[in-house]
Amino acid sequence: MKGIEEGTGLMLKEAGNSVSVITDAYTVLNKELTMALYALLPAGCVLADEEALKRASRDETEDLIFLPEVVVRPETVEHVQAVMRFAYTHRIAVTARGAGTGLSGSALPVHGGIVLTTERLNRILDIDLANHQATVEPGVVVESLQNACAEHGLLYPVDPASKGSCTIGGNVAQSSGGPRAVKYGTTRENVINLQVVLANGEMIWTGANVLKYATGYNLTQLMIGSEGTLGVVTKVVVKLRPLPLHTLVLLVPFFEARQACDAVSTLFMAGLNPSCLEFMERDAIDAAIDYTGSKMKIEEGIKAHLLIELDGQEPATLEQEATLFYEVLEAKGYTIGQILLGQTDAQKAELWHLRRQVAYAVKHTSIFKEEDTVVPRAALPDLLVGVKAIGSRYGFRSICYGHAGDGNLHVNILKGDLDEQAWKERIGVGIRELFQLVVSLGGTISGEHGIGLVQRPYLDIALSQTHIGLLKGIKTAFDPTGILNPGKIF
Ligand code: LAC
Ligand code: ZN
Repeated sequence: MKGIEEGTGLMLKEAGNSVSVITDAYTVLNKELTMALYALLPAGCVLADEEALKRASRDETEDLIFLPEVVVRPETVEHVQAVMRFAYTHRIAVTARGAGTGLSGSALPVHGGIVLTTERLNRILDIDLANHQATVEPGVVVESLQNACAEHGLLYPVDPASKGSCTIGGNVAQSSGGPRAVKYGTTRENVINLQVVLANGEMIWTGANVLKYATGYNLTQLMIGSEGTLGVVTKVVVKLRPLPLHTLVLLVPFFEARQACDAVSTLFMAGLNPSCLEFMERDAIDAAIDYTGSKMKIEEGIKAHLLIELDGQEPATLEQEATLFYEVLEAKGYTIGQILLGQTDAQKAELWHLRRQVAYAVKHTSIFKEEDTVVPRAALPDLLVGVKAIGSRYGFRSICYGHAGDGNLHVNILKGDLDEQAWKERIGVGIRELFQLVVSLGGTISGEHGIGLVQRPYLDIALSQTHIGLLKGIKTAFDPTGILNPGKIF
């Protein structure tokens, strides 16, 4: 890669190869400090070769690249403590990183320094069958935890699209969600306790391994979604539930996208409780079909789909519930096409594969900006109409999809044929307008991807100065010298 230099917290933007340098007050790891860091940890735990630095320099957010000066791969909590004590003493920036699947630039070391990856902290320490809890290290891949729990008839429900690669620590940092959040909650609702190494290397547990907690401020919840700016999570205790034995998946095509959005609150008002309720615009499913080489055919004139999953212990109950779904949709007079019912494992897997690939498929088609809007679910139709109106005003094409049951709409704004100059001039104003709309509908600017680096310029739309002031006060209490993932959120 052209233009990489070591040791300065360089920012390299691939698009157009423009390179700008962020100068800052953090200590650069010179040779002496790097050697001291090598001496602190066992062989293989500290890397400074170009390959390792490049791997840690990006995530799945657009085309941003920031090089760290060194990568550390601790194997124990004591290693993490040693790194933090070292960074605290020398005022070196530390950015914790899971699998790098984030979508807000949160794991990017914008001030260089140390990237602390959790790849070697990847053990499932305990599955406590008597209490329906699991204790894991942050580098455990979410799907591995789910599989391990399923062997005991238990469910860890949080399932981001990237569940096969993202880690539980990354999910804690971002408060990740995914399709099943509509029934089971996001990471927030499923984590009960955290072991955290603080900026100065001290270690705390944020709560206790209990299902109720009224013992002072809730530091567990504070830590979730804090994007590595308050501490480094070294153990996560999650709650588990009985594994539903059966699922049923329906793909419902709508001739009007607005009606698909409207159907979401209608279904809940009828008393239904799906385990997933996802929305995909026609262009989203088309892109996924192309990208995955699926043979699925979508009827002419269809503008959007709802992908609905029901789960439970009895197939007969699920079938009754599915019938109720049809009845509710019919009674409302929505114009829908042929409903596809996924019954076999292969059919269900194909439908979910398409849904999980949408983000990758859409990004494959154009330069893009992905937004993670969320509104009260009844406001979804207004959000969709507003997104399209803003798009027409600025000349952007947009593709929307997401977790409709949560009112969480991912809006992919595509550059398409727009020329470079117009894209650069309009994208920021367009996003600002989109977020203003979201807030005016009672929503907020991120539901599950976080603020990180790329949403930071828009935080003032969602939060008042008083609110931001309180957040900054919390940051200072936890991280007085500002070494933990600097440059994020505010
Ligand atoms: C999804 C990711 C992008 O829902 O959040 O596919
Ligand atoms: Zn999502």
